[in-house]
Order: sequence, then structure tokens, then C-alpha cells
Amino acid sequence: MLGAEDPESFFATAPPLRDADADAVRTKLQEFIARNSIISAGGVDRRPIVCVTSGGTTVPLEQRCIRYIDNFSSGHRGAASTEYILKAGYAVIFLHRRGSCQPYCRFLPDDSFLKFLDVNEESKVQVAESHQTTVKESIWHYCKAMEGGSLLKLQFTTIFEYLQLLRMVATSVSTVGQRGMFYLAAAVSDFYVPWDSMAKHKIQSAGGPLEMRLSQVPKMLSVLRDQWAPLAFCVSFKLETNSDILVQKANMALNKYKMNIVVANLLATYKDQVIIVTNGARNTVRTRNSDDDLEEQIIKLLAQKHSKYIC
Ligand code: PAZ
Repeated sequence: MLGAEDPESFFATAPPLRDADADAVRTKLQEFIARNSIISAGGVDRRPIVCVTSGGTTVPLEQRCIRYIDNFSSGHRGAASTEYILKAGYAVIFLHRRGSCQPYCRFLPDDSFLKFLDVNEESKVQVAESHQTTVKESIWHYCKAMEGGSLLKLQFTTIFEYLQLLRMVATSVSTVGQRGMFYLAAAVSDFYVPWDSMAKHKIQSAGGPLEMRLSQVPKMLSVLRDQWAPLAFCVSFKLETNSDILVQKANMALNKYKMNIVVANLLATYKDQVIIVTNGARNTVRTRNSDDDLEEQIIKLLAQKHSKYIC
């Protein structure tokens, strides 16, 4: 019998995406991949396709969910990376947590977007003068990506949705072979409550302290590499809090899951520094000043390595 840690059993017991949602995603993916695979009469202008995963997955504790386990990921890395990947000429499937940071919206204040607006002499609401340039540029880039068909956004909240969508994206992207890339920056739960052993209703506090057993989420990186998209260029991320084990864990992921690259980062410094680990090499990438986006350098390096991989 297969356990909750087995990929097949995970998918067999996960609450399925609604049929209409799954069909709509499948259709969008097929259209997106076809659009970005066209070879024009004047030469090759098809784009390589990257699936960027971004933000954290939740682990529901009740089927009619009131409570869930979450993690700290804001989706900033995935959103910023998407901007630079698009700029480098790729098409991006942005698989992100609902409500997390979005490409071209990173500059928007958390509190409050009203700071960006003011009311003019005719009582009309407009973007404040101080933010006109940033907002105009962002709208321009966003519309170019959406209308030009190089950005497709898909949303998840739970670990169940995330892994089902990732499988759908990966099996679709496998059709473009080595032109496909996975950039797995999402913070994916390591532990979960299998759907069939989850409380159906709100867990009651009258019974005293709560004891709960979490199962391990199956290691889907090996399934991605071996079954879903064997030829794709795979970049996974490894976050640790202990610097003594970071590189060792990154090397383990590289070898065990046959990743092309592992981007290793520490919680204390992840915004300013990452280590790019490949077979036989280690490259530390740092921000040079406070206006610098670390993601710009990461993507430059990855694009070089990916184009070598394709040749
Ligand atoms: O989403 P964010 O910008 O707040 O954080 C990015 C990150 C630290 C989640 C990412 O760089 C990362 O390491 N993701 C993988 C985490 C993991 O080890 O599962």
C-alpha cells in the first residue's frame, strides 16, 4: 500500500481542482505554449518558456478550512525574477500564491496604495505627480507582456493546488524539451495533513490541547525531473537558517534531484546574497547597492547557462 509520502497517493487523495478550472488552465497552457513556439517566416522568433513558482503554499488543517499552516514567503523573489526573465526574451508562466507580490507591482506600498493617488482640481482621482514615471513604466511593461502573450499567470493557495498545477504546467512544458525551464522559487511546505485524514469541520478546542501528525510532502523534484519534464532546465531554491549546512544541502538537491542549478540562500541574508551551485562550481552573487535587484544578476547568469544547455 502506498503512503501519504508517495507522489501517486498524494495526487489520488488530494482534493482535485474543479473540472472547469482544470480545463481552463489546460487550455490556457496549450495556447500559451503554441503562441510562444511559432517560428515566423522571417526566421526563428519563438521564445524559451520558464515556469516561475513564487510565494508560499498553505497546509489546511480542516477540510472546511478555517486554520492553516503558512510560511513567510512574500513572492518578491519570483515577481522580480519574472520581470528580468521577460526582459531577457523568455515567456513566463508565473505560478504564484494568490495575493502575493506581482511582477511590475513590487514598488506599490503595502500601506497604503492611496499614497500613490491624489485628487486634482476637477475632483478627479489621478496618480500623484511623484509616482507618474514609475506607474507609467510599469503599466507599459505589464501590458507589453500580457498583450504580447509572453506572461501567463496561474494562482494557487494550498499545497494541493500548487502541486496539481505544477504537474499540469510541467507536462505541458515538456513538449518544448530543452527550451523549457523551471525556476522554483516558491516556498513549498515540507509537511502536510493528507486530505483523507483531515478533520472535516472546525477543530474544537473543548477537547484540550491539539495533537496532530503531519506527513511528509512527497519529493516532487525527482518526479518533475524523471517523469514530468525530463529535458527541462531545472533551477531549484534552497533556504536554510544555518550557514553550516547550506551548501551541503544545495549539493544534495543538485545530485539527488538532478537539478541543473540550485540557488542557495540564508534567511538572514537572502535579499542581498545567494550562492549559485552547479555541478563543480559555486558562485556567490551579491547586491552592489541598495537600489540593486539581486534577481537581475541571478537571471543574467541563468540565461547564459540555459542558452549553453540548449545548444
Ligand atoms: O518570496 P520571498 O522573496 O519572500 O522569499 C524568497 C525565498 C527565500 C522563499 C526563495 O529565495 C527560496 O529560497 N525559496 C525556496 C525555499 C525552500 O527552501 O523551500
